Amino acid sequence: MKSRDRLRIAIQKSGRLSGPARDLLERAGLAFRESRDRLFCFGESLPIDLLLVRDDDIPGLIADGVCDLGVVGNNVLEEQAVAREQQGLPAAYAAVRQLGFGGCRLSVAVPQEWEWNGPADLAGMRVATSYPQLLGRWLRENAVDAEVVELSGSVEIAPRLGKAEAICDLVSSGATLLANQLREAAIIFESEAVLVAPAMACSAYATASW
Ligand code: PRT
Ligand code: ZN
Repeated sequence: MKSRDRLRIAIQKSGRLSGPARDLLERAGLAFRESRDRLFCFGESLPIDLLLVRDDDIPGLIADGVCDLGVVGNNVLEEQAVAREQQGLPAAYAAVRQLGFGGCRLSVAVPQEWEWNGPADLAGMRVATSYPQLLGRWLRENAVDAEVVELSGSVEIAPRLGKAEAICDLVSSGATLLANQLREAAIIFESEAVLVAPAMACSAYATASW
């Protein structure tokens, strides 16, 4: 791999994690000069540059060696890690530190009128999600044969549209579920923003004092 003399950090361009990630870097004493396209920011205080991207692209940028560090929700990281594992690819990155913001949970939610007795209730049902790998793993662990319906967004309206009977989506306050007459039935993954690094660099970060 070609070595660079400047470190590159990838963060979300716009969205829930972009503000807190920028604040964190600022508090660490890093200042950046914004470029016109606002995708690449040159580090002015230290040889550390910033790449502003979609959060879903961050694990791949680390895996490919394009960036040295990233800030991303552990939900996105784990979803893509399970996908790599399923394809027989080696782990290319790992979370080196939890960052204390962006807290949420990936939960299965069902119509409010359902009586929920456990994962087996989903047998033969369609479950809509943007996290097919994490949901698939949880269904396998619980030996439940359900159909995973992959949607890229607006998962919460899938039952009303007749696309699925249940959903699996990120929840923080629970207001979205409530507004869609759904209720949280099972938490399948607890998440927050993490600092991600290439797997090979992780032992070095683990021994560093934070
Ligand atoms: O454009 P890009 O791809 O970069 O952004 P995105 O739209 O994929 O991500 P974004 O900005 O919505 O979320 C980024 C990250 O924030 C997620 O990957 C999580 O790690 C974290 N996070 C924390 C959340 C939430 N809380 C959250 N509540 N991400 C999404 N939600 C959504 C959820 O999908 C649902 O629609 O908010 C709704 C539920 O919220 P409540 O409060 O009504 O329960
Ligand atoms: Zn995204």
